Amino acid sequence: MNPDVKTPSTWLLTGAAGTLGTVLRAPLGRACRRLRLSDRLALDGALDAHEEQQPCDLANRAAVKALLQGVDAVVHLGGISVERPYEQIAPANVDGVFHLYEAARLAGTRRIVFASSNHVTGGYARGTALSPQDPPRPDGYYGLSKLFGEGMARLYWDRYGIESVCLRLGTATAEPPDARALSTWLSHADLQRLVLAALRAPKVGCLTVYGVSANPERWWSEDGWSQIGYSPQDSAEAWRARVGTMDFPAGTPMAQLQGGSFLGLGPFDARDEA
Ligand code: NAI
Ligand code: 15L
Repeated sequence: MNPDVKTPSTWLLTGAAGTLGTVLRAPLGRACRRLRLSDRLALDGALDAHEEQQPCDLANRAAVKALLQGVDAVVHLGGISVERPYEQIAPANVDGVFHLYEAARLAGTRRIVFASSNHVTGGYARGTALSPQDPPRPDGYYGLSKLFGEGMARLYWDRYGIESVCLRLGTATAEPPDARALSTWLSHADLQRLVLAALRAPKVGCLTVYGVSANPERWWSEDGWSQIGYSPQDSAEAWRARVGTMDFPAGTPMAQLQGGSFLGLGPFDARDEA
């Protein structure tokens, strides 16, 4: 049993083998009784005493149903995390999120923290101030799949009372990689604060918030942060001298729109073009 435990809960972390799964594994493990780790493939390395693993392809409905058995809350990171052709996105990010919510309903799971993305609104011009209430403008199939996930969260709250916090994460990297990230960066430490806040807040209903650090140039509002008790501590500003001139070619959609590099991907299938 985890010695730091305060909450008698079993939590599930999907996408546990990925970049952010690796960042979140230890702090989540310290905050719950049992942490079930899942990814498409088995994890490398030993498990801690309070951890268990259950590999699962999110596209497999029966496997996802089994995965949710006994789970009180989920941090759902699993899926395709970049812009790709629709056929590559859909099995994990569309079918998979349906499988997850349906399995949660059957298992009596109380809350899902869903890793949505800023690419739900990546089609807005850089500099545009946005709140979660503004109309979505996905910048590709990936952003669209995250919008679908947010819709699934709404449906399963309204119909079945499963709580969700949809986190429209910005650029969650160890350091800001470029000039765009002076606005979009979410430090790993702030990501950990955000996810734990979303799990621990007493009542969330169905809430969508942007996930970003305290960057002076951020485009996204703090709507919902006080409801879950998230207060970012880091800022991209410290990296301005290093990354401030690292930008996309002027005049391109990548430079003009919030989604950045994702606007440089697609269309993917030249056969559909005249
Ligand atoms: P990642 O690509 O490193 O990790 C995603 C994990 O999902 C991988 O380990 C992969 O094996 C797993 N996965 C993919 N398809 C699967 C399937 N069919 N069944 C089971 N597992 C599958 O991505 P990262 O950076 O760790 O992101 C985690 C989540 O956060 C993703 O959902 C991503 O869309 C979201 N996000 C990440 C941001 C970032 O800056 N890293 C920003 C915004 C959102
Ligand atoms: C995302 O949603 C991606 O998962 C991540 O790889 C980054 O590209 C991030 O958004 C971003 O917008 O910087």
